[in-house]
Amino acid sequence: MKSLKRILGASTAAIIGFGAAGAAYSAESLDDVMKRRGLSQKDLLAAAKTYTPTGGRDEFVAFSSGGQSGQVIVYGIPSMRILKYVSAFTPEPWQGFGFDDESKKILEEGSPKGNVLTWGDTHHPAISETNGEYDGEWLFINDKANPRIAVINLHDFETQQIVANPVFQSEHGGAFVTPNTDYVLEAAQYAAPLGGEYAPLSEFNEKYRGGVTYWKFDREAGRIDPSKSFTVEMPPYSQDLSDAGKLVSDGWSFTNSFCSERYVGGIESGRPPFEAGCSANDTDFLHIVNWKKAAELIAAGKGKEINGHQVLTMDVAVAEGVLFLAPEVKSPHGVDVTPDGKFLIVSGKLDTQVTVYSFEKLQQAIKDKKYAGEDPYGIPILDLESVIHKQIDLGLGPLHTQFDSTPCIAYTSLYVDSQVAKYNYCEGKILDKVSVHYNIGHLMTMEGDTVAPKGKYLVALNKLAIDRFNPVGPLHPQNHQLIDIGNSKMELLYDMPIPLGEPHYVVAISADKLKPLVRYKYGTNSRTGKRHEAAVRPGREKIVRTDGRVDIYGTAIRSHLTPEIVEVEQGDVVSFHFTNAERAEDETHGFAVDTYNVNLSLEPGKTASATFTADRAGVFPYFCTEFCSALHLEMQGYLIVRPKGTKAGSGE
Ligand code: K7E
Ligand code: RUQ
Ligand code: CUA
Repeated sequence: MKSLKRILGASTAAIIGFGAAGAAYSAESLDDVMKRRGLSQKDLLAAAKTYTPTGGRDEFVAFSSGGQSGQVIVYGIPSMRILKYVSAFTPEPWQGFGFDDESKKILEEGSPKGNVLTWGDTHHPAISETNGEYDGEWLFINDKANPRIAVINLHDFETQQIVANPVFQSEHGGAFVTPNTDYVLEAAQYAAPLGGEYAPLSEFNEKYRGGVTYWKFDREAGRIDPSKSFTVEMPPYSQDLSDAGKLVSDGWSFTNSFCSERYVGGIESGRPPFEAGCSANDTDFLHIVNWKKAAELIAAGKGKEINGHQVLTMDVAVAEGVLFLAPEVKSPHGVDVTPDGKFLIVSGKLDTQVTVYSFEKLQQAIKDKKYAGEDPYGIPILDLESVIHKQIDLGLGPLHTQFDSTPCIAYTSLYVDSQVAKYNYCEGKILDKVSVHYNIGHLMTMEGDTVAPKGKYLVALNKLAIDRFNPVGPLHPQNHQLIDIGNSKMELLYDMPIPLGEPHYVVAISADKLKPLVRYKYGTNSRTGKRHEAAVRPGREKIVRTDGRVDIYGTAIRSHLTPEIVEVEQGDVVSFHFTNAERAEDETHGFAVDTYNVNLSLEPGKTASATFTADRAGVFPYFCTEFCSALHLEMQGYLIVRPKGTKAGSGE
């Protein structure tokens, strides 16, 4: 510690000496700054571990859920600097998401018919994997509020697809990918009749169902293919978090559940509330699925079609040996498969211990039919004693688990204790604990859910910030805390306020695995990655009129929007298609039309469209919304809307 201070102190003095040409008149020494800001040696060390000088880059890039904002937050580690928000489910004007025709189409296609949803609750991001390692190509995230999955292209960080679940009314346990991203998992949560049918609550046990949807990802197309996706039907037990097996356990998936009681609350019935009714039993169920076999059965025509979607019913799944249950300590939350795929760690919110299941033992018990019985739907329940490797007493409220680069080392969040526990799950030994502020939910280590975690840092995702930041009113930011795990003792380094919703889960990838575009190929529709039909080159701009419709094919380049005048008749449907003709890095233009709720973001090479009905007559300036050059303010034009029935006159 002493030597660090001496080194920093000495070099600071040296720099000041040279920089000010020998006249270090107003410069403060390191000691002065420490005194003035009340910093300790420990603070200095933490600062040195996270501070990133101007122009510096981060070693890892994190993708965080944006919770109720329906977005994804991108930040760097260890600097914890926010780099971007990616709109997944919620309109965001700066990116033009939900404003350009191309993204409106995504929101529309990803919503129930006739009811375009404009928000989502993002929980679990998942980076695409090749052989169990992050490949930096795609990001998937679920919407807990309306069962959906968004597909984000990591070459331009734009949402390119949203798929709405055709059979669930509620979900939570997504998105999790299989080791080669063949499938993206999405588990149901609150049971309802599959496919959205009506059934009274009195038929809960017979008609209400849960399940897991296996969305087929077509890498070539960069799309989820709903026609090749399927769902394994499950009992109405409130399925929850899931994980896909890896290496030895590849081909299997695991899904927790709570409320094995199948309890439905209600004041009218005079019964206890949901909360109490759902924790009467001592155990809940881990659902164990052989998804490779399920996919084969679906391909062989053993599925049942519900809402145009293939469902493997419980009867078939049980008869074919695809679905098994194992008891879990009640009210479990996370299930996390170890990097070698040999174990899965399940945490029970209401318990103090985590249960480590052995995949080998699960397989053996299935083979030997070591059943403790079956559930009311005839699903075999494996005998707990014969499938567990260890139970480890960690503390109050264990929730989620991540892994280190060192084998057998895991980190589990303790919600009630507000701590992170580090332990050896092979031997069942606790190694260290660190306190966080306050109420940690998920936690994340670098590439910590892959077959090759990178260790180094851990982020604690805390639900409460309480007194950590300057007060900003009753709605507080949440708090991502960066923890150094490079040494045997964990050390808290930094607090980052998250001002955009509850960040449930976050994943971090080595920055060098990401290969984002600098500019688009000329005339790209960014929401498909393909050439935009309406793209034009400078000099080829045109206005095309076909009864009641006006299509403007324009370009944006410093410092002109072409065309500069567009005259239409009141009631015309107007479509502006603009291409940014710039090749220079970061020369983004915007396109807004006053009071018509239009804003496009046009990054270099991108083509985007805005279609609206010019239902109000008048004069509406349009302009670029990014300060792009000294003549930015001159980058404007006029939309002239003639009153209905009047003759053309302004002379475009
Ligand atoms: Cu993964 Cu917050 Cu959706 Cu746990 S959940 S805390
Ligand atoms: S103008 S450079 Cu809007 Cu004051 Cu910004
Ligand atoms: Cu283009 Cu301002």
